[in-house]
Amino acid sequence: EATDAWWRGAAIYQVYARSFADGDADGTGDLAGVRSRLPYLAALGVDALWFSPWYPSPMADGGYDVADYRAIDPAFGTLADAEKLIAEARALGIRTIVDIVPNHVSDRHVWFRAALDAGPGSAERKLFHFRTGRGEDGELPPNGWRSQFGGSAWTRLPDGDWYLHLFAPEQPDLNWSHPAVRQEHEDVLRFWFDRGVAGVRIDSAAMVAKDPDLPDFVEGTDPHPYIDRDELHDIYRSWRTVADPYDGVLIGEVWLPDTERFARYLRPDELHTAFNFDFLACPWEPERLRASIDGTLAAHAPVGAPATWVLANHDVTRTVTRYGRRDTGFAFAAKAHGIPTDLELGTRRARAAALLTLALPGSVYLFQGEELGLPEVEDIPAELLQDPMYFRSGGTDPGRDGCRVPLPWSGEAPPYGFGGDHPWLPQPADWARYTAEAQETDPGSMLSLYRTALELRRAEPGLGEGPMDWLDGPGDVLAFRRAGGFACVLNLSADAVALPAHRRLLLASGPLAEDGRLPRDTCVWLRLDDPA
Ligand code: TEU
Repeated sequence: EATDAWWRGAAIYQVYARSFADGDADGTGDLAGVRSRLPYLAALGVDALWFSPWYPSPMADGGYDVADYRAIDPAFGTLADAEKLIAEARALGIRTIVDIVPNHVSDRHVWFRAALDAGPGSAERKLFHFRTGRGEDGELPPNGWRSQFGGSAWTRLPDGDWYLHLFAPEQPDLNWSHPAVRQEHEDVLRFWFDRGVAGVRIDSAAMVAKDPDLPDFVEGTDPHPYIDRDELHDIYRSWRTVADPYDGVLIGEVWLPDTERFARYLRPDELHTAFNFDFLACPWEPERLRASIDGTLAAHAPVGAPATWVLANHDVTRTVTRYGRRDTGFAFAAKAHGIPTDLELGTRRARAAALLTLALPGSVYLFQGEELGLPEVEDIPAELLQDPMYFRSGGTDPGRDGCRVPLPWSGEAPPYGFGGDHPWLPQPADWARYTAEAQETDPGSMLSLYRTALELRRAEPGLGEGPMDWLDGPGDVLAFRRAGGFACVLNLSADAVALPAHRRLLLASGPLAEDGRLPRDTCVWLRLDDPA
């Protein structure tokens, strides 16, 4: 792999198309909307767009229930629109990454329809995990596995068979021991690489393989019956041989707490890169952040893969809200609403976190709206919520809709230029200050910070992949140096601190104190040994 490959230090922007921009004004975002906003994305300065699933889907899980991997959902547009979008983005220097969901399909996928029709014991059912139940009449699920969204991971059909779904019942799990499942996915990868995509994000990548005996899960069992199984590595090695002729990038959603197990997916003949979700659960505390950075870099070093940094995605609480929760140790990645939140504090910390992550070695993922500093929307009326996590938890978990609210582009009131009068989720009445239009001309806005930081990051030879050295030992200030005299300093102490002498200020996440000291929760980019 070329050491200067584009993705090794890229800034990648996640588009959740449903909520990005609505070109046909029907309330749902679409590809026409994205195409109309390509100049915005180019001005933002991102290297690639990762699209959450844009395929035909009944939207039982916001598109992560895919009915056909070779087409575009009619609500989003057509395959021709996608091809135009890929080409237009590329002309602006922006690559496209698609989302592949190998663990499951929609219950409307042709394979699952056929399996339902063909009945118990059929060859069609072998593509999934169908089983008879336990108990006298098979009335108990085959095992005690739980769905990630709550409740049993099994649903029973009228014909008596049960089928496995680690997510919603509308998302039956595929049987990856079946050669046709492997063949189909490799064909789908080629289908999208042939259409010019630069990479693939692999959904729930560590959950795809199952113990064929489907044993009950006993705490502490190794190997786990459905997480991080050895069979996965053979599957992804095979994908790598599909991707390599296209220079395609494989990006794993590998959610594993054990960093050494995580790094196994990044061996040279497996995935190129994988999301590092550590910051989503890391409190805003100096020792924890330092340990997280050191641990991440140490895990990646032996396999030679660059690290990645993630502050947000479509599954977690918006960054400014998460960092604004004084009472929670700032560790909130799980969804919870109604926790006292200080948005001013959260925004200050989110701005500092943005400069921190953009200065660390490796690539960075941004979730749409993060660059606008959007807060979590916590007051969506219950009858409008769509996330299965909300329903399957019996309403105890508010779900993930609060970070998926349609973006505000312009104007003073909903729909804020999103398109159409009735966005699929309602936007707050006080979002006029968050519109791209309002922020574009404000040098102190979150959008201006991201634009400036991304521009500097591109121009700065020491940023992206490469070495970093701490400038000091443990303490409340995180300061490190990159090549070319670049330094990043984040003050996590309660008091303002002095900055190094002989340096030039390149960018600050917030105002410095009058005496030039660095206030708390503020991050700066500096050029050392350059007093100018
Ligand atoms: O998420 C996989 C995953 O690990 C989830 O269980 C995650 O922990 C959960 O959303 C709580 O944050 C991926 C997608 O990112 C998610 O949107 C999908 O719902 C899920 O897969 C099923 O496809």
